[in-house]
Order: sequence, then C-alpha cells, then structure tokens
Amino acid sequence: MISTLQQRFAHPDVTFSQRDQLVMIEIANAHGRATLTTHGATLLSYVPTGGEDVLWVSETAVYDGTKPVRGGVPVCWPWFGPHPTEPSKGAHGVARHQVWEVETVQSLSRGATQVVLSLSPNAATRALWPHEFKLDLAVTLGEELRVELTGHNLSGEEWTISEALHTYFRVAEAEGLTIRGLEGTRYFDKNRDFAEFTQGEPLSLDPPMDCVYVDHTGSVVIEDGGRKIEIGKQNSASTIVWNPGAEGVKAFADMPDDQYHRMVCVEAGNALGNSYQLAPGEKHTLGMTIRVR
Ligand code: TA6
Repeated sequence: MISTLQQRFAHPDVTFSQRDQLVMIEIANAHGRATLTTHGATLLSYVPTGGEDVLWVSETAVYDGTKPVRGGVPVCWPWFGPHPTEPSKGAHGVARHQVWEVETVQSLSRGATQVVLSLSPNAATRALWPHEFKLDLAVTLGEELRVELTGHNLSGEEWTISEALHTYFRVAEAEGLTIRGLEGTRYFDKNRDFAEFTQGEPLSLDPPMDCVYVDHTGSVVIEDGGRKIEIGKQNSASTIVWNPGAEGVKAFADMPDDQYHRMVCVEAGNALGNSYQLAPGEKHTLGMTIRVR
C-alpha cells in the first residue's frame, strides 16, 4: 500500500508512511514541512522553515481510523455543526470520517509542492448524504500554506451546504490570547443559546468559547506571544472560534484536560446564514491560507 503510493506518486518532496491504521503524507521543501493523512484528508502539521508547528494535534488522538484525528484541519462538509434536520446523522458532515484517495502530487511555481486528495460517494456517505458528489482537498506548501476544499455537485438536485476547515492552532496559552480581525463583526454564541452579539475590541480569548462570526470575509491574526499567525480566507463568509475551556474539555475522550490551554480553533467556513446553494453541475471552493510572521 505505502510502497504502491510512493511509486505511483513519486516526488522528491513527498513521503508516504503508515501510522497505526492511517496513511500519512509528508511534504518537505525549502518552505517547510506539512503532514496530512488520507483519513478525512486532515492536515496534521505545518512547520514553516525555521519555525514551530502552527497546528495542534491532541496527544491522545487516535490513528486507528475509528474516528477523526483530534486536531489539525478536519474537513466539515456538507454540513457544519449538527445536521440541520436530522441530528442523529452526527456533527460536521461525512467528509472527515472517510478515507480519501490521493489524486495528484506536483510541483508548482516558486518552489511550492501540492498534494490533492479526493473523495467520491461510497456506502457510508450515501447512508448519510444520498447524493453524487466529488470533493477535492488541495494542500499547497509554498511561501504560505494553502488549503482548498472544492465541492462539486454531480447530482440532479440543488443542495444547501455549510462547511468549515476546522483548524486547531497550537498556541502557548489560550487564556487571554489576542485574536484580531473580527472587530465589528456579528456573531452567534453557541454557549448562550446562539444569542447574537457584535465583537467590539479585538478578541481576548476567555475559554470556553464557541462562536460563529457571520458575514466575515477578512483575515484574522492570532497573536501568540512573539509570533503572529495570519489566516486568510477565500470564499468563506463565516469564521468560527472555539475553545472548550476547563469544564468542556472533560467531555472529549481524545483531549487531555489541560490541553485546552494549548489550542484554539479558528475556522474558515460558511455556516448558519452563510450556508449557500450549490446547483447541479456547480463547484465551490472554500480556501484558507496560513502565514506566520
Ligand atoms: O467548531 C466548533 C464545534 O462545532 C464545537 O461546537 C465543538 O463541538 C467542536 O466543533 C468539536 O466538534 P467534534 O464533533 O469534532 O467533537
């Protein structure tokens, strides 16, 4: 399996390996290092050259394929949060539970390397989402890290899509962390029955927090001590900020109790009123870029 992938997608910057039940793909070039797994097409690590990992992955994450790896950039599609009408279908859609195919590995301009994974319907996705689709996730390691999720409607019906690149950032301390770029934006607070507020000052994180900022297309900057993590968004009208806090974290079997200090999710997405219609034959690409200064 690993040797077949290595032969088929031979590229000097890309190495395939196995971790427990999961296929891991490491990209390494002059710009840094990135690791993803075909399980859920989840990006798990991004280390810019000379820097530290930008992404957080739980020390107790599982790699046996029974559930998504806790951390990195899980792909939430075709719904974000609980299913809109049938909560028993689970949170955050079908894509993060499936094993994706490697589609292409290639060099791009300016020394960038790109890996594209894809997902087509199978029995498990059809049971929850009975539609024909194709999903692509492109990870490009260049001067910045780019993640692009493209959904293609191959069915005869129009869909309503909500989605997110549910990114877990690694930070030195979440309590009091400054997050800029959300000022003046309306948000809905899940921890307060989705009551609506408007962000005034730059956000000073006070866990727990679980908020969907709407009609927000601009970039966001996490100020993590001396480093600034700049998150750009493409075709994303919602930004989600989540940290479970000291009590909430206890509900997560794959997250040690003290680890909420080390992470914050800042997610590029389209959720709540920013869900959109995707007509038969249409494609939509949701993108996120990460740059560290
Ligand atoms: O994006 C925030 C959120 O939807 C939270 O409400 C929280 O439940 C989190 O995602 C994790 O969800 P998961 O299904 O991965 O446990």
